[in-house]
Amino acid sequence: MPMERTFTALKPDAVKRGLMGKIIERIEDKGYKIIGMKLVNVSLDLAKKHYKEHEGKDFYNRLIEYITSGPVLAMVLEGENVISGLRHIVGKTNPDEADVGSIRADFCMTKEYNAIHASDSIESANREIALWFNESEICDNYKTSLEILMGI
Ligand code: 3AN
Repeated sequence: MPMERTFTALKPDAVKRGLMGKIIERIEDKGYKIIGMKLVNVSLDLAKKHYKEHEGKDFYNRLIEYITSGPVLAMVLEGENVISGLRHIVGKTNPDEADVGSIRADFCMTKEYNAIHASDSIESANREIALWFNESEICDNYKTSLEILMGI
């Protein structure tokens, strides 16, 4: 399985509800390595760039308004197959359809306030990491205990 990087962000509802610790715990428990992390007050420009694929959709304005309404915890993660693996842990967009045990099923009620974003492909991950983080903000100069155990 390929070693990958992905972008994830805990949205304003997760930050304001005090869910950051619980969600980060799931990410760390899985074994994914956090190599970038910062709280961001998202500018209109960044919000529009991040959600450019949704421009024109009926929920677009509310989406932009929401993501700029409070701090977002932006992260870069590294791990084997982390892009699809994290999407699995996150669950489907609509929390009613998300698997029990996923973040969205366990913590969310609506698809508008669904706590977390996770890149959906290698292309999106590369684009979003570059959009949200500078090279100097990536801390990949350490090994997790799992990496040491696996000899990687
Ligand atoms: P996901 O975050 O599951 O990859 P996307 O990329 O399709 O979902 O949508 C981005 C965000 O837009 C979602 N996380 C959600 O907050 C919002 N969204 C998506 N579809 C809808 C919808 N039908 N109504 C309201 N908000 C939506």
